[in-house]
Order: sequence, then C-alpha cells, then structure tokens
Amino acid sequence: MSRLFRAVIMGPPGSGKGTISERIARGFGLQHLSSGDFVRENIAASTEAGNLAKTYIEKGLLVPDHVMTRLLLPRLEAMTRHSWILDGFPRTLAQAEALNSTCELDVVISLNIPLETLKERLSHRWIHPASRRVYNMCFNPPRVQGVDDITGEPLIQQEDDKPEALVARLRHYKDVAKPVIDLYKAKGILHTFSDTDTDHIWPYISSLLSAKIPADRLDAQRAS
Ligand code: G5P
Repeated sequence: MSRLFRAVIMGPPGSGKGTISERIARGFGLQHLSSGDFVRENIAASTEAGNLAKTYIEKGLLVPDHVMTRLLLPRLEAMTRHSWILDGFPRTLAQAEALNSTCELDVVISLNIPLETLKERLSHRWIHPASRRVYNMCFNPPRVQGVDDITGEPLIQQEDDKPEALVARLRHYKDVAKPVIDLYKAKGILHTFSDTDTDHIWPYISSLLSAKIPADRLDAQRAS
C-alpha cells in the first residue's frame, strides 16, 4: 500500500484555503477536510458543539480550542487509511499541539495574502445556504445575479463575512497564527506562498506537492 500523505493549509479568512484545497483534492486525490465545514455541519444539525460554536462565529471569533479539538480529532483518527489536506485547522498553538499528538504532518502550506485583497474578496462572497455552494461576485459569479446556479434559490451573505465581523476575524488571525507558523517553520515543513491571485499561487503549490507526494500514490491516483 502507498504511504499516506498529510498536509495542512493555513491562511487568514478569504486567503483561498478552500479554493486551493479543492484543487489539491481533485489533482492529487487527497481527502479535503475543512474545519469550517465541520463547524457549519454541527451548527446545521444543532449539536451541542454546533450551538456553542454558533455564538462565536456570529461575532467573528474563533471557536474555543476544546470545542474544535473535540469536533476534529475523532474525524482525523477515523481516517487512518486516507491521505488528506486539512483546511483551517490548526489555528492556534493549542490546536497544533493537539494535532501533533494525533498524526505526523508532511507539509504545511501557509497563504500570505494582502489585507486589502482579503477584504475585497470576502465582501463579494455569497453562498447558497442549503448546499454551501460558494460564489464570488467577481471571481466566480452565479449565472444569474443573486441566485444559485443549480436550484435557483436565493444566495445569502454569511454573518461572518459582513464587514463588522470580517475586520475582527482578520485582526485576530495574525496574532494567533504566528506561533503556529513558527512551530512548523522550526520543524522544516512550512511552505509560504504570497500573491494577490490564487491562479498565480496554484502552479507553485502544485509543483511542491508533485515533489512531495510519494510517487506510488501519484501513480495510483493517475491510474484511477
Ligand atoms: P472557515 O470556513 O475555515 P475562514 O474564515 O478561515 O473560514 P474562508 O472564509 O472560508 O476561511 P478561505 O477558505 O481561506 O476562506 O478562502 P476561499 O473560500 O477559498 O476564498 C474566499 C473567497 O475568495 C471565495 O469567494 C473565493 O471564490 C474567492 N477567491 C479565491 N481565490 C480568489 C482569487 O484569486 N481572486 C478573487 N477575486 N477571488 C478569489 O471557518 C469559519 C469559521 O469557523 C470557525 C471560525 O469562527 C471561523 O471564522 N473555525 C474555527 N475556530 C477555531 N479554530 C479553528 N480551527 C476553526 N476552524 C473554523
């Protein structure tokens, strides 16, 4: 069996973690695990953790570490046979330490995107609440303004993409991410990418992963 590959993608809100993770999942056959999606699934299902998380997300705050680790770690522990890209976790040093005790990472991708670009992107993001399909009114707009391409239902702007919550999220990210970035730098697995455009960053990430992912795993993926 080919060796498993585990990667994390970090970056502030709107940096393109979700967009790039989808490309990695498609291109390299990794499972895309998104901490934000886990949180939103729990909110939609009104679990105890979801109800608690909702009160933080609505204020543009991070969900407390003990809630996040309780949601995420069992999901990761259950994926013993899969290679994955983990999007949005860890965000704090406590989360990074908890992850460390669960698995060994091969690569950490850090996205370094200018603040003005982030604000611009997120203020244009709209979603279809039932499916979580994401649109951007400039980058990937719906075919008809304000409605979902598949269902024709109305799109909404998430509470935490509205301007007040957004500024708080961006400010907070920098403070809590620094020790996590320093930790992965010290381990020699951090790779940072800086640009205003996902399409410019993508070829570099793709080359990195082509070099890092074991050849037998890539061959299996290409053959499938
Ligand atoms: P999430 O869901 O992890 P965020 O805030 O970290 O949320 P977000 O906002 O989903 O991350 P992203 O994944 O980095 O952003 O970026 P994306 O969705 O791919 O792209 C953003 C927008 O820009 C999209 O509309 C996309 O189409 C567009 N775009 C992408 N590239 C380009 C480009 O090149 N040009 C242009 N013009 N547009 C582009 O977490 C949500 C909340 O859950 C909690 C927190 O409260 C968090 O705020 N949470 C956690 N709390 C504590 N610890 C954790 N580990 C947590 N994980 C989640």
